Amino acid sequence: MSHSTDQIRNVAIAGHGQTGKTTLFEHLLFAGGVIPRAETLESGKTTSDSSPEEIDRKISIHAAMGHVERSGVKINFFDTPGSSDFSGGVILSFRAAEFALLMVDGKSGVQIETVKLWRNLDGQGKPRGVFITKLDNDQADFSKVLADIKEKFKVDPVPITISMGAGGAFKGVIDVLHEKAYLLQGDALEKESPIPDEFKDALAAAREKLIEAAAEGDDALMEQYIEKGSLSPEEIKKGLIAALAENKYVPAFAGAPLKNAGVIPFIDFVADAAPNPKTAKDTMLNSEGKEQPVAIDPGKPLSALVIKTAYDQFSGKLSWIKIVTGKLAADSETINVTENKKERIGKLYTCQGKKLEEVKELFAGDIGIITKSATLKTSDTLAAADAGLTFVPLRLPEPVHSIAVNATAKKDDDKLGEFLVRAAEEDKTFRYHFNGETKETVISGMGELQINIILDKIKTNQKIEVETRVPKVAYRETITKKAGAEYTHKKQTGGHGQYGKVVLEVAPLPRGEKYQFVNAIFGGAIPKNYIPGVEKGVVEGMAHGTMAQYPVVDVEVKITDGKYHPVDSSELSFKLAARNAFRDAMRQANPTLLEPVMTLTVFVEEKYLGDVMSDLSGKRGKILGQDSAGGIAEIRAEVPQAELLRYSIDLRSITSGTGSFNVAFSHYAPISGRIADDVIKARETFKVQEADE
Ligand SMILES: Nc1nc2c(ncn2[C@@H]2O[C@H](COP(=O)(O)OP(=O)(O)O)[C@@H](O)[C@H]2O)c(=O)[nH]1
Ligand SMILES: [Mg+2]
Repeated sequence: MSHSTDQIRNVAIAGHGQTGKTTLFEHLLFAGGVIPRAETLESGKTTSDSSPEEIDRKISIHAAMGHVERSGVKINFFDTPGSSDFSGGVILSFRAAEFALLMVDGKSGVQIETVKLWRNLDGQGKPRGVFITKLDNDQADFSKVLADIKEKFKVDPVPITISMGAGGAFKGVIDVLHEKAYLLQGDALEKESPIPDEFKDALAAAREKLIEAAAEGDDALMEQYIEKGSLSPEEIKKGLIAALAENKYVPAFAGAPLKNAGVIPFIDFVADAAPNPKTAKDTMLNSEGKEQPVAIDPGKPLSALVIKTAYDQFSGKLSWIKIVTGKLAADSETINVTENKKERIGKLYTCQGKKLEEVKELFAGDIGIITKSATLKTSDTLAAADAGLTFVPLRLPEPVHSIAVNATAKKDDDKLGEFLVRAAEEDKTFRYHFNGETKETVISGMGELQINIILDKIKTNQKIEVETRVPKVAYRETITKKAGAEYTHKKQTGGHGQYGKVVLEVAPLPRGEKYQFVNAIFGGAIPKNYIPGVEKGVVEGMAHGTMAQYPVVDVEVKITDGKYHPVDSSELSFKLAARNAFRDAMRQANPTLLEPVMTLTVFVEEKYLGDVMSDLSGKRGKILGQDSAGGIAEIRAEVPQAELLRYSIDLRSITSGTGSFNVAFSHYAPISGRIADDVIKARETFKVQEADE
């Protein structure tokens, strides 16, 4: 069945690992009548953790989608992974959903990944709620976690449901909005019941707060509230809808989804008051690359964004799409604007986990699946016609962990290549590239866990044996003072000889300027037609420096003089002369090695700050700055890349797996002493292969 835009809600469930996201998702489907019973995580049979790697590891790795119906409203839910290794699944879900729900453990309170997700949502101004969960656990405390949220995020969440007791005395929740109690019923769904006397005061207080939040919805409601001191149920609902769409308050929910507690009133709230897609916007780029907002609007021609690509054993390629404007019909002609190609749509689907359900059409705001698409890739724009507009691609973080990999048997090279292409398409945070300089295929991602899962698939599913190594660092060489040299290439072999003499000077350039070639020849000492040969020789000389055969950068090379022979000179002779002259000059110009330095940003709980700092100083890091908010410290530093090749592993052991980081290339910096000696030594067996010797 298809739903109109007004009858669609999209919710991304996110939060720190192990906070019960997958369990909530499962119980949402159970409460919505989609599945006959809720499976436990331990059984490996949940709807959302359905891939072999998820069942194996008992954690969510991919984003999963499912939906329930409530009062004619279709609610699409995304279950997302909690580990920052799989943040790709969170990014696409946040893009597609108008409302995010952050799960917070009722005992542990706000944990580090949740803080990062909160900041991400702040960056997008996206409406969000918090679900305080596992209240059936000993030491769980709804009010304490609310206070923790208030302290860490500087917002005062508005309880939509409140907890009746906690731990062993947990009885269920009260729906503050609808003034109903829901009592636990063992394994069955929670049941509506009269409000127990002991919680009536708590309800009254929560109700007061909720009405205040609703009054913020618009000015007329606020006036009404100030005048009368209250609002009608209809006004409350209207106010809550408006205030949440504008991200003016954060609704809070209580529950223990594993025991079916707090699930039904949460669904009711989403159906009643979560943002209607029409209140949200996406962003497109025009042909000049300028951003422009696009409202989610069924009244316009079709435009849709591909948010995910997956490959399913039975259905083949699956393209998840969010319809932003208009509607998409099965059996229709569309255009992949990004690829500038026609895309014929066959069947259309929605899904419950990996189970597909056919639909005839999808309206703006909805999310569905196209199978076996010919041209679609993640982030592509699908439209009725090419209007010169494409959606802003998913904003993905830079990889932080890399490993060099090659097939043990040469014959598997192509198969490995094909697998990597597909893996990178399925998970946009996973990348691979061939580094021509170090002659390595390097695979990169958001962490060791993500990379290990890819390696497992290569070995187990693809049956390709591979070797892995820590990737090599791309060092550079440069000079630190001016010098000059001359070289005469002369050979007499039989008839025709070879002759060319080049005199040149080298001088250091500022860091990052790479290379400049200056022809300062006067009076035709080297004829013009040989100058390209001279420059080729210089460029070849710079490809492998004299210290450790690394490329030479930031050097000006000035050709000042030379000599030619009317018969024996050739481009080749001048090239060889220039190459050797350059090397001789470089040796005298006080050469030095350069190493890549990265900008590193680390996020850790404050208690680990000291350990992280001392580890960074042991890694030759330079601390640039440090901030703290909500118990989470953010450290910015410059650290040589050579020290960071295994940082995701180091940081995990320092912070018991709670820390995370970003890295980006910053600049090249000179190295000397023992560090440089080690680099040179490691390169001793490196052989340069050059033509024309
Ligand atoms: N006691 C209790 N345990 C829960 C509840 N929800 C989830 N869990 C358990 O917490 C663990 C992690 O749950 P999961 O749904 O995988 O968390 P996720 O990593 O956030 O998806 C599992 O062992 C669940 O059984 C709950 O409401 N109460
Ligand atoms: Mg999960």
